[in-house]
Amino acid sequence: MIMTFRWYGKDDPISLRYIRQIPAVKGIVSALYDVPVGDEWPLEKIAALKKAVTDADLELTVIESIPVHEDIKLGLPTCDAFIDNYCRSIRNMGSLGIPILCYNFMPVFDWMRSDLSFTLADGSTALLYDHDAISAIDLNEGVLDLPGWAASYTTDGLRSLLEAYTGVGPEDLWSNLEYFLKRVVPVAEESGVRMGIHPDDPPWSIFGLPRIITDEAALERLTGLVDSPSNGITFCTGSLGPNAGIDLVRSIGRFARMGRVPFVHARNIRRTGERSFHETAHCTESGDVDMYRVIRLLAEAGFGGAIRPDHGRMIWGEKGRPGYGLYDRALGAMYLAGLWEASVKSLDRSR
Ligand SMILES: [Mn+2]
Repeated sequence: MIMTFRWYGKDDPISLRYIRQIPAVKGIVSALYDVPVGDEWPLEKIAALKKAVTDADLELTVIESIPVHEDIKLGLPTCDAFIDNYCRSIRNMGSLGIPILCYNFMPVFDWMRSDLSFTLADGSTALLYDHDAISAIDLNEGVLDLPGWAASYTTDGLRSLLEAYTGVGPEDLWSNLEYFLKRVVPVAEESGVRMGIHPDDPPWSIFGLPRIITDEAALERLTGLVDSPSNGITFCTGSLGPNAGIDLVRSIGRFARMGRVPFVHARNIRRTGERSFHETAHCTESGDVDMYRVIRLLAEAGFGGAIRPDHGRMIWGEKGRPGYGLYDRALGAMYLAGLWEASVKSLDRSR
């Protein structure tokens, strides 16, 4: 297991020097943020990112994410050129020895929340999702009401994109995903890169858009689309957790034993309704994810991939990118490292 931490590049207020001071953290999860979606990621730019990380005495372990162009998700005739670029980006990262690629296949929006600063009982703040609040938003009036998304789309750009998805159902999205994976997974395998799809967050349809990576059956279907260790899952406990129908612990153990979990996002959530939840501290007692059993099953499966503390709360007066402050994620990393050490050592004793 490689403990990692997400870093948003040179503009991240949390420096690599600070991250290096969190015990147990050895790897960095990052991306290029200035390459237009759909373009090839230039080798020199990835190499420069890797050098910045290596110079800070850390390893660039995961690329999260190379975004998948909407034309690929829509299965438009233009998708082949974008898939070619995607393959070139994978070859480039592979040639630099970066072993894991996280990506997602969510139309238009990836994550979605209705409140980025919900106050918990202890005075800290966390991200919250309320389905009624999201459903009440009229996207025809633009994205101003969408927390975290206002800068991503113009009103017209969003409208035409939503129009393009009219009539695109879950099965269409599955076949477009299959088409994409059949092209890129062999390239990833050749390049020594393990891909892990991030589950949909939240794991249900929003704004009438199809979402397909939502439960255990979907993960099963995904792994069957291309039978390769490079066709895997970024197991995000906080994205699948809001779906009360999923046995998270059984599911992560199963896919990890199959060798299909290159990357884990560890985050806890508290379900507050059928389609509502808020994020919490990482530890088991704070939410509905049994983090001990998640880590224990990974240890039992001999998990050798990367893990990172996913979103943290804002604590101790910290201000910053919602979910991505330093303090609570650092606490999360230490907690996860402790669970991992205890799990591995107790297994060694029982062998
Ligand atoms: Mn995640």
